[in-house]
Amino acid sequence: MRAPALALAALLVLATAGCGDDASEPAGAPAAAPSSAPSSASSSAPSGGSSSEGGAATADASVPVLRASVGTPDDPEAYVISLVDADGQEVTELPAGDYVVEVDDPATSHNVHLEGPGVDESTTVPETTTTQWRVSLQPGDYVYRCDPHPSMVGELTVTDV
Ligand SMILES: [Cu+2]
Repeated sequence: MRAPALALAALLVLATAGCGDDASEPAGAPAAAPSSAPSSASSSAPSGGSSSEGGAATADASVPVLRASVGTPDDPEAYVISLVDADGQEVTELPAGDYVVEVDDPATSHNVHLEGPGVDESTTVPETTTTQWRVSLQPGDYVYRCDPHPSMVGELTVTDV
């Protein structure tokens, strides 16, 4: 008799903790909820559970990820710039839409600069940075480059969908 009440109380605690503290406990809450929650509990509170967890998870899952980086794993100052998809394949053509660009600039002599229709994002040359850009790519030609080094450049064509 007490089990359902305890389960609901636990869910409320998890939901409350998740909303106020989602940055510090993203792994704990989603892992605990499905194993401890019977199907009746999930149907009684679908909006609370899905919205508190879904915000970050669905945003990442539904928007394709690109990775822009300079240097190589062995030498962050190597004169290399790359733009790859989630599978590590070089990207030269993409359909228009929203993307998350995960940017890795471990170099003090290079930067990453993505420029094209509606987009002008860059890291700074001296600072080493790991960041994310949420971009809305439109049909047209984009260029990603390292500003001080003209040889470090790549082109991306975005096509109509
Ligand atoms: Cu450079």
